[in-house]
Amino acid sequence: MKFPTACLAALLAASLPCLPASAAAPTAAKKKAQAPAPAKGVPYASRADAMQLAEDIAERRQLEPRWVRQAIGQAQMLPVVVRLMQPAPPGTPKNWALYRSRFIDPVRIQAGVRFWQEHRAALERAHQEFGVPPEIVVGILGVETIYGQQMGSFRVLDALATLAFDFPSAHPRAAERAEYFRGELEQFLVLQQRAGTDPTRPLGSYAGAMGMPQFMPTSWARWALDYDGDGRIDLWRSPADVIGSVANYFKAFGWQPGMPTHYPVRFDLQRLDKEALLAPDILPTFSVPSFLAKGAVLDDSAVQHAGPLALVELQNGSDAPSYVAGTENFYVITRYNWSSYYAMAVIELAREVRQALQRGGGS
Ligand SMILES: [Ca+2]
Repeated sequence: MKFPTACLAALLAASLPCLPASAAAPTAAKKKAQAPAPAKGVPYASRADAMQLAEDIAERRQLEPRWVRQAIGQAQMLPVVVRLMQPAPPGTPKNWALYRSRFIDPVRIQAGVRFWQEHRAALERAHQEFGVPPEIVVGILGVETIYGQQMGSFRVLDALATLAFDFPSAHPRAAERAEYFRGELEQFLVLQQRAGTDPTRPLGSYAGAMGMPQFMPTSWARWALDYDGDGRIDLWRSPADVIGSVANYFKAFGWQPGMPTHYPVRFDLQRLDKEALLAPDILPTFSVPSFLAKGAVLDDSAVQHAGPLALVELQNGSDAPSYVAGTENFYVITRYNWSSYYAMAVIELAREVRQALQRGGGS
């Protein structure tokens, strides 16, 4: 597993404030109902490199070569996917306030309250079993797909093949990304073959992320669970499977039960060495004493924190940035989607939904 992310938009859009798959493509992937049918390109059956990969996959995975050739051969190159994968122009300012407004709104909060009420038993079971609180699972699913309302309208096969064979060369790490997507395409085919499904059927994001939690195929293979006990894993239609799988993912990446995700932070300008505090980025590195020594000011509860902290900076366009002290659990959320903006949106949506629920389910 090269990039252990469930959902990849952040990783791919290096200079964007990392939109989840459900929102990264406002014209195509975001609104299923409004999305125009993607323009179809030439099927990959005519491409020698695609057919060679089919042979390699068949051999590596001991699959019927004809089935693999036929599957990849049916994939169609989607020019819109290539366009969506282009890196953002350099110097594009990040804007937390704008990003936040896309995900924290009354409609999403209400949908979160309903999801929590309807699936309380599975959320509590996952809390017991994996130590991941319901609100975090609810926050993830709200930001990713509004609880399954926007799961993407691209054929996963087409999206993965396009990114495997025609990744935009303008991207600074095009070769590495293309290799990553060849691996995801391979895993996708293995999953479909095992499940006996037609590989042209599944729909997902323009990056090939699938279902309510937007799992990439390798995440699906490693962390998805049958959590409703019907003998199959369905991350499109089984909320229990989705809840168990997300909690399992978080546990695998080191979620620590009971640890806050972040604390408020202020600065003592006399002592502040912001450059040093920001150097490790979001990786929690500083003990509380060293954090304080470099000019961070923490509330009493944060001063008691035992583990390492990171200074997380969220830019607000031309306005002053926002800062929080991120814990190891904040970092775990960024393993789902590699972005501090994403993590903060998940955390804030989670809190809003919990508060609405506590007020009696209304906003
Ligand atoms: Ca199931």
